[in-house]
Amino acid sequence: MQKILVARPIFPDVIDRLKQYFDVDWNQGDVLPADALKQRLADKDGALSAGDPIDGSVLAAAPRLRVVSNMAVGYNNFDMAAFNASNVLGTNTPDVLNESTADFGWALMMAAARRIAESEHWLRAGKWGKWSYDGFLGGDLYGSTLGVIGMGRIGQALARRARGFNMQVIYHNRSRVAPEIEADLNAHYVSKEELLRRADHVVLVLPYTKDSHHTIGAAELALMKPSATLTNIARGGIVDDAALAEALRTKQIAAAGLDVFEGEPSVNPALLTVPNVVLTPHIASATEATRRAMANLAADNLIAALGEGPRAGNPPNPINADVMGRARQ
Ligand code: 8YV
Repeated sequence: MQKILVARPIFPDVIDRLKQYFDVDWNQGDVLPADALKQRLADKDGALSAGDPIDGSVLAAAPRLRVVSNMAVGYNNFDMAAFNASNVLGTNTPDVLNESTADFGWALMMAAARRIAESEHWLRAGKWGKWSYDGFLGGDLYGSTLGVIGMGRIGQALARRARGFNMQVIYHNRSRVAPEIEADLNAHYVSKEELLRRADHVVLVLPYTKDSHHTIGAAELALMKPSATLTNIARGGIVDDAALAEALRTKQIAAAGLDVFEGEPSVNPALLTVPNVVLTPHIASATEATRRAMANLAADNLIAALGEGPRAGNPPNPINADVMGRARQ
């Protein structure tokens, strides 16, 4: 039997599925530090990770490893140049989380715009004495302009929901999406600068790469309307969190909703001190159904990539399909 490491706690029934094909080493404890990860991978043919950093040094410590299946759509935790150099396959879990993540983007955007977290904290603190005409005034979503940066699968799912709110949709992406998608979403392509100037609500849904590092920093925040909100459901590092905390503190923008952070699970302490930001612990895909679908898809990828199960040799979501069938380097 081939040996695999499941690097994180996941649904036990998915572990049972994997046990039908593999000798499974399951880490049910905390995130494995790099040294422990290397040690546990030393004799493994495959691994299932969820955001664990896998670089050339980890691959070098795992000479038998042929595939790492990420239980996430984003795979910035994989050094793909190292995967390619070693002929190790990476897989991810796209699509199954599109709708849950788009829903959550809206939840954060609405909470930020309508000051839901901020007013709830105030209420819990026992400060609600009387109604006031100007208590927690926020910004409207209905009829406003939505700016989506990153018009991939999740960005499109998010933009599709704007129709019910009668919003104008503008977007920026590395490349324009197909005209029929633009027509379907009633979305208009604009430069990043125009988007930041015009949008009432900016949502970030782009992958993290070295090019998207600090897509939003002090200069970009300065372009936004003082009434605008910024929502990040993409990755930490796409926003300069220190610059954002300052823009929120000085009310350069009205509010923000953040599910991802630079250096998470640590959060920039300055963000914890500003009231006009809604903070959640990277849970945009966290519904029971979606996390189950992600775990099962990650298992499907691993099983197939290691030549087992009904799709043997044909994993559904290869990232670097070119390396399949090549000898491990
Ligand atoms: C994951 C995510 O929960 O899929 C992604 O890219 O950000 C989340 O859905 C997280 O990355 C853990 O793997």
